[in-house]
Amino acid sequence: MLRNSENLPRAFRLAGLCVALAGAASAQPFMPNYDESKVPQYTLPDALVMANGRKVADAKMWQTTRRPEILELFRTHVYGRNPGPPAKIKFEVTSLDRKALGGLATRKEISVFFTGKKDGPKMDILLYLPNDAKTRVPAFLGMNFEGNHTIHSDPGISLPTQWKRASPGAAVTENRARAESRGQQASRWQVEKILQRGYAVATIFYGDVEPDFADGWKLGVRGALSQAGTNTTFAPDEWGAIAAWAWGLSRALDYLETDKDIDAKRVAVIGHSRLGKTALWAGAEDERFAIVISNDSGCGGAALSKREFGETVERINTSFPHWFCGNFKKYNRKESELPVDQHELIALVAPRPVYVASAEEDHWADPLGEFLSAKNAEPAYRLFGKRGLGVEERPAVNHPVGDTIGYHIRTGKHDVTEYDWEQYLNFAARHFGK
Ligand code: GTR
Repeated sequence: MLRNSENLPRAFRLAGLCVALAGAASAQPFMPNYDESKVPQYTLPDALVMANGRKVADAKMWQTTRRPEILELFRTHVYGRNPGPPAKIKFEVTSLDRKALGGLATRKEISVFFTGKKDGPKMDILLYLPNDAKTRVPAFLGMNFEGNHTIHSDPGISLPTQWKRASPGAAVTENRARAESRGQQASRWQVEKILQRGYAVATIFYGDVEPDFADGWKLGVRGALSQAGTNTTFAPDEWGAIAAWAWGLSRALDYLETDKDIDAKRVAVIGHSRLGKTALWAGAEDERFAIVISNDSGCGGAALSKREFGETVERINTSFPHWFCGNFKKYNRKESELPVDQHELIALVAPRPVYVASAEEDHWADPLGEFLSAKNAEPAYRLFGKRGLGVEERPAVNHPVGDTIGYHIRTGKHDVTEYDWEQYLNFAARHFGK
């Protein structure tokens, strides 16, 4: 007879201990692992092996069979399924200034009415076009955190009308933005630099598509486009907020395709942090995006979940229960059971160029896990005869590397800096042939 746990095999004792701790741990503060030696043993799913065990033989098989299979896995288990493009979308240019930014740019603002109805859900695109362009220009498109008016101090930018979080210094009254916050996020956008390099910049306040809190969907597209409206109960594989924001980026691209000043075949989608996760998912779902750029996107973005380094699946699902689909919660503390990992999200971008950027002090986002994702996406690129990263080891800080897959880790914190933009502009110039 087994009297005590001493007599049990070690694995059983450990399992029992874990269950006991799991009960207690829910009340404990989360302690992220930042110790490489404590990263669990993990096996990444092979991006080139089908669910039925067959090996992907070539680019055609990837494109027609394996890519759709991986995309479905991410829809079902991670981000959730979006409802597809709306039937009656309408665009309206609401402002136009051909002499913005001292004559450097044309500034346009465009309202996108998702259901074609003016009193229905909408988002507002801010678009700057370089005035010295002779032909259609390529563009960078990304969502912003605080409102279009925060990406530049230009007083002509309209303030957002959607719900906005009140936080210290954010200049918000009754959940609406005030003008004092103009230009607050300008360092993250580098508008003049982008224009001078010959690109347009398009951006949308992410709160236009869905305010970022657990019940925010009731004020955003997920509520507005669901039959039951604010009474909706989402199925476990229906879209979460990240999928909604990504869907919004595709709707912005729908508009850009109609704008004769834009070369819509050369649009790079970009995002930082949660909006970096969003940019990656937008680039996976929508192959019209010609380049995909992830800035410090971390857990649920470029970082490998199975490393459990920094932010974990359980932690992100607890802090932000609305970001991912219901099914993703099944993998709380069960990363090893995830049928995908984030290198396959990057592989979904293949053969299009993708850039993953990390910051040295951004341990929470797991810089090494972001690099390893980029590295493990390479086999998909090789099917197309592309080198991908082309390096074996993570490069030193401030040494950008890569071919079709770009990567850098820069000094400093979780942020988007001028240095990051320099690399993205160089990368885009290389791939867009500018
Ligand atoms: C953090 C979150 C990260 C990242 C970040 C951000 O609180 O844990 O996953 O998305 O927010 O978006 O700034």
